[in-house]
Amino acid sequence: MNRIQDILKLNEHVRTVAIAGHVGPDGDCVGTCTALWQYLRELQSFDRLDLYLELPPKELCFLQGVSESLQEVPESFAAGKPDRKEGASPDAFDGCYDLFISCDVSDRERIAVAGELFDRARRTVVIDHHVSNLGFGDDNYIVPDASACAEVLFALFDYDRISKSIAESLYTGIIHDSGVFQYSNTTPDTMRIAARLMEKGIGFSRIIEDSFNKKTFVQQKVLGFCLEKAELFLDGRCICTGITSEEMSRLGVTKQDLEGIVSQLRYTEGVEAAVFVYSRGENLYKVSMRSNSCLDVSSVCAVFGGGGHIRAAGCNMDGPVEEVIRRVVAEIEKRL
Ligand SMILES: [Mn+2]
Repeated sequence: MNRIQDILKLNEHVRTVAIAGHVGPDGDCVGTCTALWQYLRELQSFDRLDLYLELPPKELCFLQGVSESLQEVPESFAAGKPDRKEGASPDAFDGCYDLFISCDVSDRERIAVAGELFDRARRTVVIDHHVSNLGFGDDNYIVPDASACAEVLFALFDYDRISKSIAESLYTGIIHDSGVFQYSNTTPDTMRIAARLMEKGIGFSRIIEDSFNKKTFVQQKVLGFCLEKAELFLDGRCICTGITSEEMSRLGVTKQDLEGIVSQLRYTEGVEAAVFVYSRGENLYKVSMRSNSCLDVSSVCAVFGGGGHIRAAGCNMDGPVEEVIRRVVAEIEKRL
């Protein structure tokens, strides 16, 4: 028996399985969910093996499993659904999975699409690498030292059962969460795992180029716009910028076009903390934070009800942008 089977406690009574990632799926989320889905599909047969994913950005749609994933819970699974329709099979599936697995999800509220199904599942398993994860499943397998959840899964998989397309999913997860092996979460193990995945014959440079580096014209424009608006605080140790919903619609950008802006801010000389604020709706803003060497941004975000990693975290706050930045900078100042 391999380790993933141990952790999932797979046996003949586990007939229905759901896998889900987090809201706003990134490379690690889509990589791990599709890797686990492919792995389990090859491992044994289930009555149902369903993958729930918010529609990922198009550069991640090449991963195998994305096109089979569900973007919403089927209506017939709805909780409290009155008696089954006449003529329906008496054992028609009711949405109560034997096993529900979340990958790369730091807390229950962040499960995308299928959160209600998590609550109704007979058993839940959480596989993750977020430091802030308190373990919200019946069984929790959390490795905070791993650069990506994909690293965690790799260690649980039987190497011989990792196909080329599973390797592509895992590799995508690692390069996205480690910034192609440059963030401080990258370890010798990260490199060793990447090497083992390369041995599966994956198109690693194409994956980096197409899923990580490539930007659309509008993404380049909005990056320039936000850099132009950026301001320094705390004697140049903190850089902040933001974009309102009016500016977003004027430039024709969606939230997926804003990926990578906060990382670019972080590269500013002399800066320890980078803060990027963007509109998520009426007076509601998403705050993304990065730090370079000493600040724990997950603790800053926790003050505002968010979380994440030491060097990368986020939270939601009420606007306006200037006020959000003022409050965040005040909190960062206490820690610098
Ligand atoms: Mn991750």
